[in-house]
Amino acid sequence: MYSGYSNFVSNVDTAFIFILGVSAIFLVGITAAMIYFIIRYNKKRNPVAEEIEGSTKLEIIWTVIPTILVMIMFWMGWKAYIPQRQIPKDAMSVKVTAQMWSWRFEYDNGRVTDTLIVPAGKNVAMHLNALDVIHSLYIPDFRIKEDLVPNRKNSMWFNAPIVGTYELFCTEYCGLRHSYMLSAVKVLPEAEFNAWYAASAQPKLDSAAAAVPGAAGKLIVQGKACIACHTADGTKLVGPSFKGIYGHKVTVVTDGKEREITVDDEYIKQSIINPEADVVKGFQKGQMVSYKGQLSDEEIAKIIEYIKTLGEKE
Ligand code: HEC
Ligand SMILES: [Cu+2]
Repeated sequence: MYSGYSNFVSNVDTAFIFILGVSAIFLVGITAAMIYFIIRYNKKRNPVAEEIEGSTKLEIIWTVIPTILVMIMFWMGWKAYIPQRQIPKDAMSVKVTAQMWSWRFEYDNGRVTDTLIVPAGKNVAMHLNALDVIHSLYIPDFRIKEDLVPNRKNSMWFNAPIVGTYELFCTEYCGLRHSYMLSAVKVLPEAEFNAWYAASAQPKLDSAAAAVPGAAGKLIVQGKACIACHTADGTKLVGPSFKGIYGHKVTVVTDGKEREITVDDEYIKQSIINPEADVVKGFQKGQMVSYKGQLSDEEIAKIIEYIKTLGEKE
């Protein structure tokens, strides 16, 4: 309670403690009254039951007091909620993209991460987007949570004054590997953040690493979170492994009919742009979303080159 990990903690916790306190008082009070009545009005002590006509005074009391209490709860909740809706103009902005099953945080300078990294004591606004289904971004220590809905622009913001690492996760059950959407917020001292931010905007390969065939494609496959569903080692996840598929025959379902095809450049490209067209037998249609417009032809070519390097099936 009152950890001060974000600017919203004190208002949210005050509302929470108030509601908890009122509930506790009522729990004890009602239980005590019940026990008292059981003893006081049992058959031995009170053999003849009396009819009671009602009491206007009592009814007014038990209507007015709870109404006041509930209005106070509403007021406290409102006071905690409204500032969360009002994103300050000077806030630094981060684009958050959720998809089954990963987070992507994109900064104004093009830097992309899977962990949210922010400067301490600065206003940070997050613009939320989901590519497939509804996800929800939750940072419990900051007392903030907001849904990411496909085709809808939601936003949230916070100011985290205390340097540290905090949990961040998806709190909307979004399928098989929902639990993998566990990440973190790293709050850095401002100078450290600035240094990180200024460092190369994209992970770049040095020339030696870039010379390894497929290295660039591997980075894309990691960066676009294909690896949430596809492995390079033959393990089946949500989708087939990339290992050894190139040049081999695969049975796909096209318009409800099975056919056998050989995996080549064109097929891989189609699988990425239009995954619904040929669905690999044994896998579900609709799991993989189209990456049309998200990957350039050049990037797709690099992915193909990478898949080619993954060799033979054992
Ligand atoms: C949410 C899970 C998921 C993600 C993320 C995903 N895929 Fe897929 N992918 C699948 C599934 C399921 C299939 C099999 C069904 C089908 O063909 O549509 C598949 C099929 C494929 C195939 C055909 C494989 C074969 O053995 O014939 C390729 C190639 C492919 N995906 C590439 C990619 C690339 C590249 C990315 C990232 C840009 C990606 N996928 C992201 C789930 C996913
Ligand atoms: Cu999710």
